[in-house]
Amino acid sequence: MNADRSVDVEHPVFVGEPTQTHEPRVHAAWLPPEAFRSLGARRVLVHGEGLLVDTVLDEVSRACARYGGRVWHSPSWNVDVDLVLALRAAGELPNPAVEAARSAGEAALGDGEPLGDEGFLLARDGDVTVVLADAPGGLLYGLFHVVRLCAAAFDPTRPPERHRPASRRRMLNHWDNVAVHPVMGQVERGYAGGSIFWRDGCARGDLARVRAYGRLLAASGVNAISVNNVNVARTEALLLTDRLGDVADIADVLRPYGIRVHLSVSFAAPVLLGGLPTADPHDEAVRDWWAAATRRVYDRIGDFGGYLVKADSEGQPGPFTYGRDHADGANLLAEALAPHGGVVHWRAFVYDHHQDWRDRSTDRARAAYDHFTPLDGKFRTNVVLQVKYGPVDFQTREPVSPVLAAMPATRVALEVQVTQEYTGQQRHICHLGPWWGEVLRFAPWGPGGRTIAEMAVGEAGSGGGLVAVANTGDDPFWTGHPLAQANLYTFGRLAWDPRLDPTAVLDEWMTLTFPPSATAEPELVRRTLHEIMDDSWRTYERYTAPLGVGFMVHPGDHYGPDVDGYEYSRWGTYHFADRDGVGVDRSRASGTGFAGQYPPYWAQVYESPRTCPDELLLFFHHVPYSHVLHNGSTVIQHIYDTHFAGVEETETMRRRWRTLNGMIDPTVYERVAERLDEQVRCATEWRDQVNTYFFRKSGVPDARGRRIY
Ligand code: GCV
Repeated sequence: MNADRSVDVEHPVFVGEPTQTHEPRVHAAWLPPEAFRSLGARRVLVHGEGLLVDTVLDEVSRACARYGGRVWHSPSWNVDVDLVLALRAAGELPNPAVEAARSAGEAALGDGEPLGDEGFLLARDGDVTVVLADAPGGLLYGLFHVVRLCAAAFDPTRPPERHRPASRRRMLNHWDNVAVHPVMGQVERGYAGGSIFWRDGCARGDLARVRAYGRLLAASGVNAISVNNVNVARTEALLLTDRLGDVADIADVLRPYGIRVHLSVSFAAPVLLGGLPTADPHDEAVRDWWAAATRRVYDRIGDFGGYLVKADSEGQPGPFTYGRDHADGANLLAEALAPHGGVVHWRAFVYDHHQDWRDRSTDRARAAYDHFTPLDGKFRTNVVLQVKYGPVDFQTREPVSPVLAAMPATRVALEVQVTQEYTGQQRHICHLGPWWGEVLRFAPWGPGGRTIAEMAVGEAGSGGGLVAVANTGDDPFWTGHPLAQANLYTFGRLAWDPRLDPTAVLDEWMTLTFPPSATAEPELVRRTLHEIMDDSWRTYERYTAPLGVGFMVHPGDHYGPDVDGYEYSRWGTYHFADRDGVGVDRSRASGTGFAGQYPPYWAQVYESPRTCPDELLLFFHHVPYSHVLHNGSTVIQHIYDTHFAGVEETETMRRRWRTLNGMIDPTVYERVAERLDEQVRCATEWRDQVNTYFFRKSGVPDARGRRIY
């Protein structure tokens, strides 16, 4: 064991570099120094060794230096402390109080169940709070739990608790390009400035920012990150070989926060980079090439996470070129990664993007199921099939993808989109937690059955977990809209535990981001933020595309309304509005048959407009404007009412936000205020275009005589 590294406030132990979150230039998000006040005012003993324990020590030391506490590093056993963060395996536990807390905690929790690499136990004994873990990762997550709890972590009556992440991997995908893409820019579907990793064809080199990002992610629960776009162009393909050093540099700064790096790779890499004539997964030379390339990656980055692949999709190369299926493709890469413990995330987002709008028999919503379910059971165990939450494409409302329930012999991950491509692009407030909560609670076999959350987690965490497309960039607020930080935080927390209540998570985020001790009128601020954010996804839904029909967005940039923007395009996203009605018939009886991809309970519910839930009616059925919804309104009147209501709600949001002027940081206030003006403007445009379109199509006036153009 090391010599005593007792630390006092004058001489804190800094194991890492100071991060930029302490500089005014970059917003501290959910880790402002003030969030550490409760911890930092205490006497803390950190017991154990290892890179991540050093991170814990560094965090605690900085907090104590700021708020007057003290830190000791083991083996300083005979000190009076308020908090002990200890590795159970690090020899004898520091003192009798810790030992007692451990026994009390374990007894109360019923056993000495293993905590795994990332789990921890929190228990009290007398005046001491003890966090115990079996591995350094657990201690790091335990530390951030204490930060989240603030003073409650030191409540003498707090019962013992055990925490373990539901899934081993909790992953963010960055759609960042190394070279600026002529259409998509530096970050595809990025609404928060440039990339924190890449700029104009090169690595940015500003690793302090990346490190600060890792810290934020660790505090939310994320532990894996892919650093380049799933659309892999030539420059990005080189990250696997010639530019691997750039990836290794990122891995080095994220490692102290327990985050592993993954790479999006091109399926055609053996041709593009290796000069082979083919990328056929059955070709021996191709397999050797992947094995050798992967070995070189692990020689450089020992804890490399694995590959992410978008194949045969929207122009990306894939196994179809060689007459092979996606199990052949995924297994090729999985075989190369297996000896090193790596994993392939293989995306199920495969569909025909050259569809003819005249062809009513092809349905994009069916594609992933049709391609992938015949392959169930054929994937290697280190393949995770990554499935978007809905069958089409990250719309504000879609039914949950039937693929998630249809592949019991495959590890399936749920993919959500934190970047708000179709949900207001971080110019609109649209808190997505409630939407993800609905998806996670969906029970594909019917009410009371297993949920999507349970399937993603799998038996004892063996499922694919949750993956999200990141919403971060080099914007000073990280996410463009300061309140969009809540979506990123919520994703991390739900990935850690998909059973969490998204509104409670939002509350947690508020407490960290706007710490009550540093906020005038904290209760008023909290209440107002809840009023603005809690229902903001439904507000967004009200003023955009109605009743689940989706895709009435402006083509290309996907921002703002364009009702017929995709109606005659090749992308397979149509609404079929005519003078009599609107919606897509996806029933088995008369439509594309998509409804039949669900297990019997939902297949039956979705099959008929009589039973289909209102919010998905137009996704599954083409109905007359006079069709009466379960809520008693006609379709046309519902369209008018929701669009008027949605705009009024954005005006109310703006009014409420203005009441916070002077109570919160002025730069945050101004940025949000400015974006709310844009949200109201854009929502008004949505309302007027959608209402006018349907009024002109149907000729049915608004029953309440409001202005339609
Ligand atoms: C990365 C949608 C987006 C594309 C994105 C694609 C995907 O189609 O518009 O920008 O490409 O999804 O998920 O691969």
